Amino acid sequence: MVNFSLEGKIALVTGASYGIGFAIATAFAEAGATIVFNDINRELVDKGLAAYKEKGIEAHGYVCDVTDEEGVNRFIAQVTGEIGVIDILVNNAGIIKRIPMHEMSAAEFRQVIDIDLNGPFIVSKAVIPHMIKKGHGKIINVCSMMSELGRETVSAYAAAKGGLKMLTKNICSEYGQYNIQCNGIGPGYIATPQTAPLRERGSDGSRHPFDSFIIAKTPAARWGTPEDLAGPAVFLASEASNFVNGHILYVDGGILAYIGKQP
Ligand code: NAP
Ligand code: GCO
Ligand code: CA
Repeated sequence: MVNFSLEGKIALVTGASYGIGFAIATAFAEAGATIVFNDINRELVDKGLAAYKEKGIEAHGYVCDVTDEEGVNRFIAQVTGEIGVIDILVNNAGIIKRIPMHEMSAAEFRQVIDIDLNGPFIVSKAVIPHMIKKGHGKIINVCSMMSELGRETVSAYAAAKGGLKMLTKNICSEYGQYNIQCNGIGPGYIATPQTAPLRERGSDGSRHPFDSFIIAKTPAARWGTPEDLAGPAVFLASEASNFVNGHILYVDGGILAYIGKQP
């Protein structure tokens, strides 16, 4: 029988107070996992704990900035001591800055790379030795359409998510021998706070031009929801995917396959 269960597993989802991370962690809990998450400040962590509790999930929340190597090492040691070795890591925490490249400062570019690419490196590096000792592990990196495609104003984000795709393949290559599978999940355009500016309605109720564009570009003719990612994430976190490694599973309603509806 194919095993999609996460019973007895400890899952860390970074930046999972809300949005995609929260939906993935909720699905993991429903599949039997113990949920650990971090966020950038106490207020967000408390908000997340309350939201998990509302769903009947006793999550473990910690304040930790994924770009702070010392802080991450302390965080992972604390979780390992208090709860146990992390079996499943989802590198979800991320930001985007939508600025034309020629107007973007190097500091702004660096900040996106730091959180979206250095962060997954730092957290994965802290968790991998424990996974090696335990004899198994699952690492899921939250990639993006921008791991494959570019567009105006998202140069830093695309560079980070393109790098995250290759970091995924490299972790697969270097640690597959220890029964660690590292895959990416590539959400399409998902309705979360991060994309709210792209969906803002006009004062007359009209759709934001980018909203109309995404509807035309998606065969499913809708934005995704964080819940659309739940099943694919449980699959990648479960033993059902033990021979899937270095793969980016796009959950985009078909955007990457489709030239787009004729205007
Ligand atoms: P979101 O709503 O902005 O949530 C991101 C989470 O990460 C927030 O809780 C955020 O906290 C946290 N975070 C930011 N910087 C952090 C740091 N340095 N350390 C720890 N936590 C940090 O984003 P989302 O839409 O749910 O996206 C989650 C992931 O999916 C991101 O990696 C994003 O790039 C990716 N993604 C999103 C979409 C989409 O359409 N929404 C599509 C493809 C991929 P703050 O609230 O303080 O920022
Ligand atoms: C943007 C969007 C995208 C989505 C997502 C698509 O400005 O183009 O924010 O980057 O967040 O990454 O997969
Ligand atoms: Ca954010």
